[in-house]
Amino acid sequence: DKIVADKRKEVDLKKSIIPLSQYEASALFGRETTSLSHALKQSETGIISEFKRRSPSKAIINQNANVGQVAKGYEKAGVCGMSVLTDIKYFGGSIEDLILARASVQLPLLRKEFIINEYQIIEAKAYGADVILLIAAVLTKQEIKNFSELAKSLGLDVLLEVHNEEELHKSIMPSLDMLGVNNRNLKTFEVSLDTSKSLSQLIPDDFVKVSESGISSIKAIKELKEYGYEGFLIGENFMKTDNPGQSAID
Ligand code: IGP
Repeated sequence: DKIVADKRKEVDLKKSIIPLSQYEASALFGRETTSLSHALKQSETGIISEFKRRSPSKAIINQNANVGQVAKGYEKAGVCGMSVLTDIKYFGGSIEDLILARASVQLPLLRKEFIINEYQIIEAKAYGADVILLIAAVLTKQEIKNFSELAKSLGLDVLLEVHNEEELHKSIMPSLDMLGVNNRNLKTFEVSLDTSKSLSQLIPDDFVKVSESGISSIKAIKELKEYGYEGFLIGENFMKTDNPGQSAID
């Protein structure tokens, strides 16, 4: 679809400007990462809070938020990890947001991006990410395998996102750490926690299960825990307030 086509153009352009060797020589590239999947297994809350300025489904959420401040607020609130949107065109994020978050906190950081090329994985590592997201809907089985193996070789955790049974079946492989079920349909933007509930029993126990999107209450988290979820990716509910870190405590 459109987002992926735009992303291919963006990555091609970037490749022509910044060679991979530059990323591989950068200071953060050799950094020892922190595992989000381990953090989730040890946590009681399991919250992964997201930095999201806007989205195609909701337009502006918190366009001018200060990523460093929000990251510190999330860390203080005791979340397990933080997701940073780096897509500019549809989410108003940037790779700079990831750099600034990295400079501000020790939390495991997830680069939230439409990854369609190995280049973006090397880039994620060079900019301080600990985890990458792979979206089954936009990748072939072979790509999922290649990309996740590359990520593992760099010490990055992999969160693989699915929205239906078919995507789940094509994706189960040992190079993934976490399986995320997106409650939002990326085509219709409809959100239903039932998606997480119905797919949960199909996810093998050796993956950490993460429920993504549309989570806005402790009650929802408690329910999802009963279905075996250990991670909860929450963006808008925190970002729509003036103080996202404080709302992560509340
Ligand atoms: C967060 P929410 O409803 O709490 O803001 O959702 C996160 O799950 C959502 O931003 C997301 C996303 C994605 C964004 C999930 N998968 C893939 C971009 C691309």
